[in-house]
Amino acid sequence: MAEHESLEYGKADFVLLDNVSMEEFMANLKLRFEKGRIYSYIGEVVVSVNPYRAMNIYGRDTIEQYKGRELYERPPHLFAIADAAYKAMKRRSKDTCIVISGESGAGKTEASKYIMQYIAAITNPNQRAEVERVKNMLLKSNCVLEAFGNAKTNRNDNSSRFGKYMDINFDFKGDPIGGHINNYLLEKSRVIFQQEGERSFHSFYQLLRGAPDSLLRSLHIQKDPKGYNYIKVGGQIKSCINDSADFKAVADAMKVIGFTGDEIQTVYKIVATILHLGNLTFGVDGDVTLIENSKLVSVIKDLLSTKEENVQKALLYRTVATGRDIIEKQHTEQEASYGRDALAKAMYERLFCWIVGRINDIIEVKNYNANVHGKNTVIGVLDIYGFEIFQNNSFEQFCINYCNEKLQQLFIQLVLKQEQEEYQREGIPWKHIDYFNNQIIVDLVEQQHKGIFSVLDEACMNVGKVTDEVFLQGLNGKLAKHAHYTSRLKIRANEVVGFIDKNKDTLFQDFKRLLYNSSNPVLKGMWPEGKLSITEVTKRPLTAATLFKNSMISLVENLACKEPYYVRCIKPNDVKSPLLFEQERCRHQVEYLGLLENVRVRRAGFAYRQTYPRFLQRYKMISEFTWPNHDLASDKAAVKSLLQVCGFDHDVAYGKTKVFIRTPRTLFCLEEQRAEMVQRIVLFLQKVWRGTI
Ligand code: AD9
Ligand code: MG
Repeated sequence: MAEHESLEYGKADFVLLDNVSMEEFMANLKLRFEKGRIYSYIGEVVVSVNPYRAMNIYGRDTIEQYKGRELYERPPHLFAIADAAYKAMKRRSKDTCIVISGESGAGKTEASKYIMQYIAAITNPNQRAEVERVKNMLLKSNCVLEAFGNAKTNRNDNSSRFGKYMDINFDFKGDPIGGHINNYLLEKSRVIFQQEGERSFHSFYQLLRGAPDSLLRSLHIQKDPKGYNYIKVGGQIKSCINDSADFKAVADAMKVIGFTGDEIQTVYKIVATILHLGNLTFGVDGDVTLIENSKLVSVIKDLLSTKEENVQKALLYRTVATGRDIIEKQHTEQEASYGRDALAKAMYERLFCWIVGRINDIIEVKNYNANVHGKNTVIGVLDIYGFEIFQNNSFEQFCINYCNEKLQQLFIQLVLKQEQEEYQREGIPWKHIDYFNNQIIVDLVEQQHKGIFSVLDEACMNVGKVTDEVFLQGLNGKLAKHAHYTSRLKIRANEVVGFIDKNKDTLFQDFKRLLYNSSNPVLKGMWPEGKLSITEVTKRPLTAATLFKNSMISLVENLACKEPYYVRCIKPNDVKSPLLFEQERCRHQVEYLGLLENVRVRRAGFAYRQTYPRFLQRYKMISEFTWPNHDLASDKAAVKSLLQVCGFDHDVAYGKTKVFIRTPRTLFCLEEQRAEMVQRIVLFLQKVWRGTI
């Protein structure tokens, strides 16, 4: 429980509320927000409300206040949770992870950056050059990933359009020695289309606004974003972001991380190619499909280091194998446009994954020998795209929201369900606490054969006419009776539009071959599968939904085997105001994040638990009844007598195999007494050895 805070700021830990009710919870949250206290606790979970203004609470002096301190010693802060995760990792050699959740715009990405900055600031006291270099690269990677993976949406000016999980590796001294980033499904449809009021990825505007004239000339790019079809759809060209300054920061970051000059040039060429592709138009002359503005083809072939005729052919024809024959089939105008858009999206997605891969190559821990260096431990930081509902929602929102359900399930598993199950198992008197278990929603989406993803995959596998309507009918057929399924057939059928296409995610092999055959080795390296000829491409690739589902399942498995720390972010209003606490909006979030249930479980629960033998092993020197050995009937009886003597009996419960301690303070006192006794015993033994006793 956090101390050092006056009550005028409300209760720093929701566990201390007089009554656990929604009204009290909300009143406390609001009071704290209005007093500029954006962080609170529920036990060890941080609740954060986006302040929408610069806060003077992340500086060096604040960092010093949290360094090495226990969670409840200082007012709630992200730094305290980062320190707790760090301490657990360092003291107990545990892999830990920090899971940051909350809806779009709630402050997850900002939180993840502050956490990383904190970890960077408190490590490497000896200023080892190699560690400093690693830290710098880890921090700079954020800037590059945000440029290529974030965009302005109607919910957030800097919205993450990909999921990110970053492992930071530490050596036995507790200093960062490397890292690894996993990225999840980039919303690549944004490359060709944005909703009203939104932008494409920052990288496009950064190039246009920030690149030096000579670079723009070499890319045949003009400065005005309105000149490019792909990035003007949303109509939001400007934003409060400084694209020009960001261009320079990203270029600098790529250099610092270790991208070569050729690699950086290729990145710009790909971004420029995509802009040009968006301006390509097709027409028909008789039964021939043609490119209307063929000058652009010449520009594109230069940027891609390939031949003009190859670009032209890939855009207008596809190679198909019919039996033993291989023929060149001409696209219709519509197919050609589809192919062009698919190419643009695929190039951008591949570029993004390549950037992540390059960063990983560079920051990955190399030559680590556990025998020499001790155990290599990890802190993982998860920052995903938050739950979102727009005017129009598509496959991407479906995946993003499924991902959020999956993480909520993990939270339930770890925080609510497991706690309660353990108390029951141990026979601790326990009043069951009700919560909505969203497993049923997760199943609805991902279950084998019956889930929405399976129905989608089945629809995509159909031979003959495969349409979004067929998919919708499949859903209605299989799921009509499901308690949490509402058919979009009646409400807004257009929400399934594009699901089939996006799930199949087809890119004609001809494009892959085109890029593989580029004489630019960096570009070529991004498209290894272009090596295959049409007859070698037989296997149906996994669908986007299946890939995403599998990656989510492995993410959750990975998180589940680490010691988790949680940050639950809340968005106070929809207008980015630092003053407005919209009661209803916030209440809704508190509800679906299950925070009230979290408080209830925590209050009824115990901060610390340990098996009787291990507890004795650590604390037996505190009491004469247990030191050096006890003669009581059981370890349980011995622990009981020890805690009674110390006067902590009121704060504990005795389970079948474990002792449970309610408040951290008790543990703190036990630790102090232990330290004192150890000291005395050492002095005593020294005297014995010296023969003075
Ligand atoms: V999304 O799911 O990626 O769309 P996030 O990541 O939850 O979303 P983000 O961290 O990007 O939200 O925060 C949105 C904006 O809120 C930021 O751009 C800041 O302007 C603002 N913000 C968030 N946290 C803080 C903070 N601790 N201090 C000041 C903040 N401003
Ligand atoms: Mg984000």
